[in-house]
Amino acid sequence: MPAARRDWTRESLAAGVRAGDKRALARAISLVENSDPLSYELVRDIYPETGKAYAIGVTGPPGVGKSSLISALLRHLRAQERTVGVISVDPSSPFTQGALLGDRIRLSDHFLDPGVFIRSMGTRGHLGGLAEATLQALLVLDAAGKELVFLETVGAGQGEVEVIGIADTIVLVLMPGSGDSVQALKAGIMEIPDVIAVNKMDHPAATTMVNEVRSILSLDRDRSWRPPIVLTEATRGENVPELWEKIEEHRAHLESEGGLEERRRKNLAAEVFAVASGRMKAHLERAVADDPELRRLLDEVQRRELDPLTAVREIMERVFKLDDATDGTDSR
Ligand SMILES: Nc1nc2c(ncn2[C@@H]2O[C@H](COP(=O)(O)OP(=O)(O)OP(=O)(O)O)[C@@H](O)[C@H]2O)c(=O)[nH]1
Ligand SMILES: [Mg+2]
Repeated sequence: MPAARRDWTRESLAAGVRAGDKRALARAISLVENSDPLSYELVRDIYPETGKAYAIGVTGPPGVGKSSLISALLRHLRAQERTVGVISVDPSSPFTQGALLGDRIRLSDHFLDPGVFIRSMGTRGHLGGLAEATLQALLVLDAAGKELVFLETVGAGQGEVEVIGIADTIVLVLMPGSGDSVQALKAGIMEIPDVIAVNKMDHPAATTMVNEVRSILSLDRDRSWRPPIVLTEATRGENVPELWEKIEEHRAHLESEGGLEERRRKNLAAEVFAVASGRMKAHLERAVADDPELRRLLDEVQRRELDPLTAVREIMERVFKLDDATDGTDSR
């Protein structure tokens, strides 16, 4: 495939991304997925032009209809001629080729539409983890001029919400039978999303699920934004315009109170710190593994010849050249 293998330079790739060229976008996201140094350079080049796209995170347990809902939303949005990008993030890749295939089928109506770019993304060897890869991919689609970008991730634990934590609006999709997620919401394990879709409303237990979710949300009265719950049927497009309306209302709510800037500031700061901490940790683990002297320290701790915090102090000095970091007083 000579076209697919075409050699992109930093300049041609950035130009292709800016022009919204599908091959350039596909290439750029593959580079992001593989932590290729060229992807870092690309994002550095395009970053000043980003911040225009509105990012919508779509999360929820397996099989609730996230991809079907996104596909239905795409139909609605394309009728309004809005340009859209979709990144389906699959944390369990490479073991779920099936899910990726499912996404392709669900979203296949839109593959030929020049106003839409859709991509499933795993993390084959991505050094910085899914959250970092997702952010980079979002920035690429943002620079390509997509007005709206959907980030789909499966799961409903905190980990998955972190993957799409960069999103401006987070939609949680549930269906009758998503009891575990409702429990996670109730126990505060999962952060309250901005909009909740209870999909598969054709199922008889759908209204019961809505009532359960509503009673949990009613416990939390202090929010300036009360997450709306929308019953949907993705396969028939039922209530999909209503779901979109709620997403737009959340956006308007954020924008009216200066909350969008605030949220983005927080999201980006969290992202930068998360990536930096991830790298520090990887660096530390490598250093300890490669340095017999450091491993000796750990043995001494085990033999009770050295106390744990003294070992920490020595490790910090040796690996990060930090003095006095053991008590945490200098780390704010
Ligand atoms: N009855 C019914 N089936 C639906 C509805 N929405 C989606 N489905 C079906 O549910 C199955 C899963 O849909 P997907 O859209 O792939 O769900 P998903 O949440 O993206 O799945 P993963 O990405 O694999 O977690 C498919 O067979 C859909 O046809 C709905 O509203 N009603
Ligand atoms: Mg899906």
